[in-house]
Amino acid sequence: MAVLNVLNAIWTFFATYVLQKAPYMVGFLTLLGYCLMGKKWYDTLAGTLKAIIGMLILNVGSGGLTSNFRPILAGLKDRFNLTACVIDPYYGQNAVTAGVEEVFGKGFSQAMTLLLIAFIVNILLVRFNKITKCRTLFTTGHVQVQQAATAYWLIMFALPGLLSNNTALMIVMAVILGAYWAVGSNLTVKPMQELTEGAGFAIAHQQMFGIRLSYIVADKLFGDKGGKRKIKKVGDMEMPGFFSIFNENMVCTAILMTAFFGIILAVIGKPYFVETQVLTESTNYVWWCFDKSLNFAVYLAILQLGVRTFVTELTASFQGIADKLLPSSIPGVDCAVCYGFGDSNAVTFGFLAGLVGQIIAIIILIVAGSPTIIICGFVPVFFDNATMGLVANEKGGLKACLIIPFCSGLIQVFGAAFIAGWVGLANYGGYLGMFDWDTVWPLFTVLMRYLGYFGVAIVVIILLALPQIEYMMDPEGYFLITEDYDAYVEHVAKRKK
Ligand code: ASC
Repeated sequence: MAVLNVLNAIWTFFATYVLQKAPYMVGFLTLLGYCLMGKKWYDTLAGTLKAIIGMLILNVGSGGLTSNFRPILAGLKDRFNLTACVIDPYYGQNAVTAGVEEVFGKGFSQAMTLLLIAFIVNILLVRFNKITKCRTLFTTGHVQVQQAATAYWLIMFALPGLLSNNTALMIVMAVILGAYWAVGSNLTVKPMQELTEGAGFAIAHQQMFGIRLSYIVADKLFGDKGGKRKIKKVGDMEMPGFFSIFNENMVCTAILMTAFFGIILAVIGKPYFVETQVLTESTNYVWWCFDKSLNFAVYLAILQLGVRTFVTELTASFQGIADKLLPSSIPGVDCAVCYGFGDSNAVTFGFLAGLVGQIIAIIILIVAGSPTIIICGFVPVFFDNATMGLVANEKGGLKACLIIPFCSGLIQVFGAAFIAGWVGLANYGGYLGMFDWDTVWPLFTVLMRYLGYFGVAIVVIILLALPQIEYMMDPEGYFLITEDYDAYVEHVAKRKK
């Protein structure tokens, strides 16, 4: 009994402080990887610390962006008195917590059990990747919590017949969510390896299908057609005279943000912020806007420093895990990690194009008298569109970097309005709202709601088929791209000839 209690305590500790907290999960994987490689104890210690600290720095950057700019967008909602659903992962999680008992008669804690089982499904799919072709392990705990909560709601809504059978409910959910984690992050392998020239990570976040879609659309519509056309990337733009200041990432971000947030803050007006006690009457509003906008560039810079600190440690040590435990695999990490690669201004352009798309879509919803009005949350509008813009720029240049995130902004709002209104999450004020959850997950929900178990089977088959299709398109290069990127590049060059 005593042994069981101790094991239970260790497990609870691990689940609470490591599994759900990305920096410590990344640290744990680094430690495990270096131990498996038989590294010296002091190198292992140093590497593990760097991985944790780097990830904590990244969190300061992304947390700062989120906490500073979320209230501004949420202010639009309060100021214009819209009863609306905010698309934001944190609002979405709150909405599930607030409503799940009332709507389904189930507690929230089951969503965490779901997370654990789904994670095991992900590990198994990677372990048996000779068969499944899945190469990526999800490591972003906070995102897994948000997704487990939302998937919990969507699947209960789609399959009400399962509510009385807890075990069957958990199995169905865990298989779908675990397969989504393994397959979604696997879809980002190629775009990320190309963007980072083989840094050895994939994205485990909330727009993984979106990343692959941007990659494909940018390549097909805006790409270089196998070298026949020259594409102009954000970083290649030769800008006349004073425009050259935009070539500098920090300067560019600061100027564009001042312009954009200036407009939004002018629309909201100072009295709102005084009322909500963000400012006092005596604060100079214009200077405050300017200061906020400059801070945007600060947090982005911090975020990139964090990435540089931990990426090499995590990916180098993951070799140990790949060699001994999960062959041919790479870690899936937060989307912000790729902001340290490619043209950094593409991050800002992608975000702004997505914001314009979202605002236009919201106006359309209001004018058309939609029963569910969406308010843009900062996390989807920034992290989805910045990531997709970065990938699009790499494949299709500046045009792709603006047009694709713009369309994504429209899709995010319309998709979220449909799904959040339909499943009833809008009544609780929030929805996860990230790209995959406005597109792929609504589709899954429709299939399951109308086709029942048959729909579940279709969803699982679609998911599991994707890595197989990608594998068949290039069986030789498929695992090479994660195992030895230089050899992969040679292999691609040979195939082209
Ligand atoms: C999310 C979420 C965050 C951000 C962060 C980006 O989906 O919940 O806090 O994106 O992960 O770095």
